[in-house]
Amino acid sequence: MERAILVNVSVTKAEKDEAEESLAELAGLAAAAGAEVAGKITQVRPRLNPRWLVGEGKVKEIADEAREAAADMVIFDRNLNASQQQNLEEEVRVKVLDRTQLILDIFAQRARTNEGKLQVELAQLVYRLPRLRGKGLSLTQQGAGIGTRGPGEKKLEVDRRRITDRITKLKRDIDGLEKRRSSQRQSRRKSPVPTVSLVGYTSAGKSTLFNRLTEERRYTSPNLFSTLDPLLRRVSLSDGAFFFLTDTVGFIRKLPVELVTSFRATLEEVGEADCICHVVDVSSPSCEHQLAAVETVLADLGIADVPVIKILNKIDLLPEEERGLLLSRNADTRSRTVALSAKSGEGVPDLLGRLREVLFAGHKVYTIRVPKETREITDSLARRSLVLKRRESAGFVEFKVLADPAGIVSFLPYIEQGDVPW
Ligand SMILES: Nc1nc2c(ncn2[C@@H]2O[C@H](COP(=O)(O)OP(=O)(O)OP(=O)(O)O)[C@@H](O)[C@H]2O)c(=O)[nH]1
Ligand SMILES: [Mg+2]
Repeated sequence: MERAILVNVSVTKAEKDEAEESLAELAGLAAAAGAEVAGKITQVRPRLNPRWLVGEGKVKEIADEAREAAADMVIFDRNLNASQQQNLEEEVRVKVLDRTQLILDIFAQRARTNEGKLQVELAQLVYRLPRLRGKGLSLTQQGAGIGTRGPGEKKLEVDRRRITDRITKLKRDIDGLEKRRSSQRQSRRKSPVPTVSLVGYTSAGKSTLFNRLTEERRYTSPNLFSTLDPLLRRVSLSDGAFFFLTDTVGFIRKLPVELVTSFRATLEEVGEADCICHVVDVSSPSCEHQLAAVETVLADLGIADVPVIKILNKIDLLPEEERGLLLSRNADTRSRTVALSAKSGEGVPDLLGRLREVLFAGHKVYTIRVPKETREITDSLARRSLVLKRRESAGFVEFKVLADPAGIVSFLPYIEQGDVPW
């Protein structure tokens, strides 16, 4: 296991206030990348030193600590440019990385699907291109392991020109895949089945909740960024209504802009959902910051008009009293906030009730009876309503549907009056 020294440099008051949380999170990222934390160093400065970010004395301290702790690398909690990285490596004599490189490395290790791999490679190349001139340790063969992994690695040996070509090709390939996904999305949009997207900070519990709602077995783990690939599944409500649910990649503060760009298409799908479930880990001391970071990314993506349900997850980890208080608030069905535990299932029925409200407000259940052999009618019915049940009887087909009254006026002649037993 590689050993890492973590360094946080704060300038503004806000940065200073967040330094500890941010460093704890960097430790989580280091662990997710497969490193062991061998030490943490912080410095508050009135401004950044352009050569090393930190001051000269601090560089020596980092070098000493790296030697004493037998560290393999130093990871900075803020981004370094090429020459800073090189200057630092000259002084500390081990590989130096920044937060973005660490995150890109995790993504490179985790990407499974073809599209995910292309997106990560693109993000890595875009990040590395402007840094190619400063050939520090981490960019040459001497550097191995974290920060050097990923599909883009071998290609760094070749010149800038070929990297630019590769970036162009990657963009084209990703575009092609995105077009295909977009047309699938189009046809889904024509269907009356609504879509719900789970979004949230990394490790908030999105996949755990996804699994609970869909009875899937997606990979979940205490590690940050366990999910990179979106997945879509059907979820049924107790009255037979149903919707599609998607699980998405987690967010993080200081999310590398290279990744936002590469994963933009994936995230844009979120904007086309009928409802967004924003999963928040209420047991985390950084809960507020995480919530704000996710809201910032959503706003950056221009997602503003999709209804959001805020999910206060992991209430099982809260003290009994606090848990009870949050759960009691679930009784207010007009509220767009639901407390639950994806792990124990407590509060999950409240979420389903809330989704029923948001997705199918104003919808009603109808029984529609059409003569057999009238395909156009049944096809058009399926495009305008959620077919809950279907049965045949003497020359007729009966459908139990959930529909917006305005959407099915053309079926008026076929609607059965009164309570039809099913
Ligand atoms: N105690 C408790 N743990 C939970 C709950 N929900 C999720 N977890 C744990 O939190 C960790 C992260 O859960 P995931 O479902 O992988 O989180 P995620 O949001 O999908 O994370 P990424 O895919 O990495 O963005 C796992 O160890 C889960 O077991 C909960 O309600 N209670
Ligand atoms: Mg996940």
